[in-house]
Amino acid sequence: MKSEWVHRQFIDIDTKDARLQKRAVAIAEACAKRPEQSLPGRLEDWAGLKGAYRFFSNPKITHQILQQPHYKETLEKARFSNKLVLFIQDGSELLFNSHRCTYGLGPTADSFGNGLMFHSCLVAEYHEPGETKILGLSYQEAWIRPDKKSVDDDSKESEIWLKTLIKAGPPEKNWVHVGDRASDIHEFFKGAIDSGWNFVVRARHDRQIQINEAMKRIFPWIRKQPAKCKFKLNLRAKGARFSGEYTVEVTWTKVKLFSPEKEGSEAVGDVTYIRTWCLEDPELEWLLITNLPVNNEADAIRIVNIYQQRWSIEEYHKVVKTGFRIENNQFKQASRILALFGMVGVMATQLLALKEHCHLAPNQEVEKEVPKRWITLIERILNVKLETVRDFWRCLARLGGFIGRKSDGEPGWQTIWKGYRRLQDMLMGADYL
Ligand SMILES: [Mn+2]
Repeated sequence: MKSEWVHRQFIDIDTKDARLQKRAVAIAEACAKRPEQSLPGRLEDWAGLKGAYRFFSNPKITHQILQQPHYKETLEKARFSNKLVLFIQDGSELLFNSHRCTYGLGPTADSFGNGLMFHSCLVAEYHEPGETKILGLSYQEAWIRPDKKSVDDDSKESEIWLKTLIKAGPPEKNWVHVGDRASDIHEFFKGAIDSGWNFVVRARHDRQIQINEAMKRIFPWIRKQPAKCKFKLNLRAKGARFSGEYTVEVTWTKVKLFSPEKEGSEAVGDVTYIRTWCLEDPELEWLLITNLPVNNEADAIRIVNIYQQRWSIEEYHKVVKTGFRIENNQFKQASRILALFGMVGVMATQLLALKEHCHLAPNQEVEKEVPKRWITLIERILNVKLETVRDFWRCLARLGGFIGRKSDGEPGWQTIWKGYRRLQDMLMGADYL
């Protein structure tokens, strides 16, 4: 991770206190060097950073304060982009079940957990025919569920989708929200359409639609429609129920969007429902709702490919969890965990971006992307010659124990982190030579 980048993300945090700003940068730099360690591990070599605990306990240092400069930078990149820009949202949770003595955490999805909930919006440029370039986060919120869940908490957790879009400000024409079934919320669609957002959302509710004067349920109706085209969908989510290449059928229909509950209410807008399914594996089926134009086969296929990019938010949440192992941090107070999470959440975007870059431009010259010292050291240790970004990524994984037989597939995050840490240790060692 480039140190100018780390500096830029944290030097402007809004604390009106230059000392706190400098400390934020120093801590973030230490974390970047040993990201998979718990905080004491990250800081043990940094005698000057004993104030880290004090830093994260300072009431001025919150998750939001630490992330705001990063949001600004991400949104600026999004505004300057001439590609489609995807705002991919999803929720997740962090469990601290081994932290019996952490104060102030709350239940998670299963209601038994001891942890915190969070919701992220990852912003990525869409490159045809189905790749992304990660720009960063436009917003992230982390919160603790109260012990006794009330109706209010449910509505908070459904309002977060629209709130997150509104935080990004008025959308550019090329901005698109992407969300899974949890964002099939009538109020969300209404708000998104009112504020000019495009969206691609997986449908959860079987709404009423109007076809030739008759009201019908969309799901059974669209499932009876013949395919209008087929194409090869490449699902990249490793280890998921569906991964690899599938031949899928596609059909679509334009309808007016009504509330799923209130029959006879007014339509909120015109949308297209797209159904994509796989004949060989009937469990693979997506029903998507979009307000982007769908006028031909190419448009419909593009929408499915856009939805496919949603996996990168899952990937991002994996980096946060496994890469930084935030769940093992030693803090005893939830407020401090939330603050640390603010910093970790920003840094994880860069690691994901580096990996995506290796995927997007694997043959890019390594010297353009990676510091010269790293290259020299890896070449010496592994006795290889690094030419491309991809070579670098594979060698980093090898340092982490990746063997790289054909059957091994892509290296996982934990391996990458081990390799990254070994490289950083060796670089530190090399400083003394
Ligand atoms: Mn989800």
